[in-house]
Amino acid sequence: MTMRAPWDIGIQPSEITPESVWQARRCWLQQAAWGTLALSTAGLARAENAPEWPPLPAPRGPRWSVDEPLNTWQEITTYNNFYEFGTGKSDPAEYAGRMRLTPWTVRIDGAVRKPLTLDVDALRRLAPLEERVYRLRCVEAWSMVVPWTGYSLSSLLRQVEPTEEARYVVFTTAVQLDIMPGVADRILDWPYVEGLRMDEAMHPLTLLTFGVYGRTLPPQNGAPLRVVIPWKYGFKSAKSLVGIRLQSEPPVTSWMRAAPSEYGFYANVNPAVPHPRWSQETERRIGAGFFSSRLPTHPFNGYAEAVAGLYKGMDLARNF
Ligand SMILES: Nc1nc2c(c(=O)[nH]1)N[C@H]1C(S)=C(S)[C@@H](COP(=O)(O)O)O[C@H]1N2
Ligand SMILES: [Mo]
Repeated sequence: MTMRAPWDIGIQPSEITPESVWQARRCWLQQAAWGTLALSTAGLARAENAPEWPPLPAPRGPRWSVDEPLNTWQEITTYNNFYEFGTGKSDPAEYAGRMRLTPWTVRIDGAVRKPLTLDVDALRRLAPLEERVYRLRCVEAWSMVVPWTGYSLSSLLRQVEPTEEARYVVFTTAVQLDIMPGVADRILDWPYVEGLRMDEAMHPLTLLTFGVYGRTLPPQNGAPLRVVIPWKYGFKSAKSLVGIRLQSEPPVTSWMRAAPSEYGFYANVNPAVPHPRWSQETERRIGAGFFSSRLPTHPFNGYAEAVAGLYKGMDLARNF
């Protein structure tokens, strides 16, 4: 049996867009997994379906990426949680396109010596962008593997010079009442508020994210910028940020306010601590197919080596 990778079937490097490489690699991995014969050009042809979304090229970062088959652009952009636009998985793809993305500024203030208000271009240019492939594990026990583009949030936080009072970071996200059906329905208390302890926010894994799959974020994934914290349940990764505030007290987040016994402040992925209504021991990988078995969920979503030290001495069942 011969197995040829997409990079040796005679395609000029100049013809390979980032997305065609990803799609081809994914296709190749799938074929390898299924033990089928040589690669056809079908995977590369899928680049023709590449979305008309502005490119945001960035090199793959030297650290932190996981080596697992990527979810497709289609999966990542049509199966979303973004409750401002409704609770259905397809609601964000259907409605978030109405979001007004310009002008857009983010205010970074609170316990800092140099508060800042920056527009998206200025924020994007603040540190070198890189691509990182992260696992995303939703509290609802499904998961994806996503190639994000951004830089460590710590690069931004260092610029504002946190004071000694800065022990927590609070993320506030956009409210555009007229175009967000979920906000009018009062599903949660808006704006959507999330937060991190300062050391979590400063951890290099915490990514200030501007893109996915080498393109700027589509609205349903949190355009124009969001945060991604891969060792925590997905709801911590707040979309469409408008404010980042440093303060001495932990915030009451939207999910804690809605159901304090179900959604804790830490929300570290933890198979040993069930959600009150379901187990967190396993997860369904989106796109894996109906007949594939569920995957085991790992402590800290597989990032324990990098982050477990942040929680030394803490009772993680109590601080869930
Ligand atoms: N503003 C806002 N951010 C949000 C949410 C939301 O409803 N509103 N949902 C969260 C949840 S539950 C998950 S799992 C992730 C999903 O991100 P994705 O749609 O890009 O995969 O976004 C998180 N960020
Ligand atoms: Mo989630």
